[in-house]
Formats: sequence, structure tokens, C-alpha cells
Amino acid sequence: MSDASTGAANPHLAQYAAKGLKGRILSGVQPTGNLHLGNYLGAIRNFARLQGDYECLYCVVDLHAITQPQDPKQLAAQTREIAAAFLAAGVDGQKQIIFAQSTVPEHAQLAWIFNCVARVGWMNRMTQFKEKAGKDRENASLGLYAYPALMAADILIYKATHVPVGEDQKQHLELTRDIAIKFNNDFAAPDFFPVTEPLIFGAATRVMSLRDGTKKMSKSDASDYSRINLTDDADAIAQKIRRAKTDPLPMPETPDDAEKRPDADNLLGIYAALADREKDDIVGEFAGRQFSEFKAELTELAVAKLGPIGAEMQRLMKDPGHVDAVLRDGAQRARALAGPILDDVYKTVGFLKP
Ligand code: AQP
Repeated sequence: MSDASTGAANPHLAQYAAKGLKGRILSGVQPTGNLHLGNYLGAIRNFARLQGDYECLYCVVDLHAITQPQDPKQLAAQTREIAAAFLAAGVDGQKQIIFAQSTVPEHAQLAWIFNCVARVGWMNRMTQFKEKAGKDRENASLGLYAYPALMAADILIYKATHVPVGEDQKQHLELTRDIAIKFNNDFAAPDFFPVTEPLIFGAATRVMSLRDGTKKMSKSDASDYSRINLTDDADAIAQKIRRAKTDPLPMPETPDDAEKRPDADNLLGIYAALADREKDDIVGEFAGRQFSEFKAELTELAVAKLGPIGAEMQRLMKDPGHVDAVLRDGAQRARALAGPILDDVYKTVGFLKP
């Protein structure tokens, strides 16, 4: 998908603009620690870029986080850290809505209804569950299995029209669309829920591990050298890029050559995304040069782009009162949107008014 933040001519908004509506965005990030460059380039940076065109709700998805064990003492700090990252990346907490998922109970209420709409067969196809549950499937939490139904509720409780995410969430977004369509059909309520569109764009929709270019960069990787954390300082960024895995050849000569070399391809994609340029251009610029020269330039670029965000996150994390106030205000505004939609859902399903 090409760039989705192109102002009035935004093709993703044409059908809504024709009805006099503004598109509405919902997206979330789990407070599971080690927020990294993949989360930033795949999602959070786009959150800020989309706020001119859409009404945006950005959510710290703490209910999703506890689908795997979390230390209760750290969860609150990690929740504030994600909110700080949204703000540091440029999301306007007054114009847009930033909140913690658990503080808007309508998400969980709609999720139960979606548990009854979604089919077990659909859930069985979800690759994220298979990856996260691993071999010990019997021991995975029921919440991890039902995760995509809660994600559908996160989105549809606001009737969000668009969801900016990284490539890895595409399958869950497709499930959200299936749930919306099935609900609308089952309850003879055509168009009740919109069929939400994913917004997956930029040169790094799937950032890979710095230690293995075939594996996604991830918060839960045991090696801190596999990822650049948003709070890493310049020295840590430099060290991680210097140690990033490459192959013994010089830099790829062509985009086709790059594609066959996952470690090099990943670093080129990161460079392109940070520089806001096309990957093919970057391949051309560094073709045949030594990795050491490329890595030095990538370090300079990464420090210039990520340094100010990390510093602002650190500053905000020292001011939890401010972050909490943003989250509280966001939760109030989110509930004002979610409440009437949940009332309509309850009526549609046949629940009595309380
Ligand atoms: N490597 C990635 N490249 C691009 N986008 C990514 N995202 C995650 N990893 C990458 C996007 O970041 C957003 C928030 O992700 P999440 O917090 O919901 O968790 P996740 O997808 O499970 O991310 P992690 O960091 O990889 O955690 P673990 O280690 O738990 O699996 C989403 O939009 C996601 O697409």
C-alpha cells in the first residue's frame, strides 16, 4: 500500500468523504516493555503522520498484554512508557485520544459478543497464536487464543474505518473484517459495523531482527542486540548497528540482489524508512560499498531521528502525573464515543436495557 497520509486527496477516505464523514482510526500497542524500532516504523510513526486526515484513537492495550504473564509492578510503568512514546512521536494528546484499553470497559464487553460471533475455525488459523503459544499450546491462556476477537472489539467499538499497523497484524485485521461482516449478517443489520481497512505503509512495514534477517524484530527476543529500543542512547544504537549481522560480500548491487540477502535487505529498509526515501534509491547509493561505511551512515541517521524521541520519552516518563492526566482525559473521551455504540450493539443483540 502506498503512503496513506496524503491530505485531501487521500484515496482511503474517498468513500467516507462522499458521505460527509471523516475517517476514524484506532490502533494500539501492548505495554510489554522493550518498545523497538519495528513498533515505531511499522506503527507509532504513522500514528502521528495520520492525525491530520483522521480522527484518531491510540490505545495502550494492557488487556492484550496480560494474555501472557506480566509483572504487575512493571505493567503500570510500561503502560505510561507507551503513552509517552505516542506523545514523543508527535501525537497530539489534546486533539487525538490517547488512553489505556482497560480503562474503557466497553472494549471487553464487545469482545464477549465477538467471542460468540467468531468461529473456532477462524481462530485456529491465526499464525500469531501458533507462534506465541509455541509447542506448549495446551498451556497457553484462553486470552491469547481469543486475542483477535478483543482486537476486533478495540476497533469496532468506535466503528473505526482504518487501522495503521505493521505487516504482522494483517491477518488479525482480516479477522476483524470477517467479524464485522458476520455480525452485520447474523443480526440483519447491514452496514452496522464498517469493514475496516488496514493502513500498512512506509519502507519498513516489517522490520527484522538485527541478529537474524529472517525473524521479526520483537520485544520478546531474548537478545537485546536483536532490536533498537526507542529509549536506547546514541552509544547503544551505534553498538547494535555495528554488531548487526551482515554477510561477507560488499553491499548489494541491485534491489533483486538485496532481496536475496535478508540481513542486508533489512538494514537497507531501515535506512530508507528513517530517511523517508525509497529503498531502491538507497540500494543504488550504497551499491558495492563496504558494510562498515553503510553502518556508520545508518548509525548517524538513526541517532539523529531516534535520539530526540528517546529523550522526550525519558522526559515524559519522569512526569507520570502528566502522562496519567493525558490517559485519563483520553479514557473519558473514548468512553463518550464507545458508550452509545455499545448501547446500539446491545439493542441489536436483544439485551434488555439496564
Ligand atoms: N518488527 C516489526 N516491524 C514492523 N511493525 C511491527 N510491529 C511490531 N513488530 C513490528 C507493529 O507494532 C505495533 C504494536 O505491536 P504490539 O505491541 O501489538 O505487539 P507485537 O506485534 O506482538 O510486537 P512485538 O514487538 O513483536 O512483541 P512480541 O515480542 O510480543 O511479539 C503493531 O502495529 C505491530 O504490527
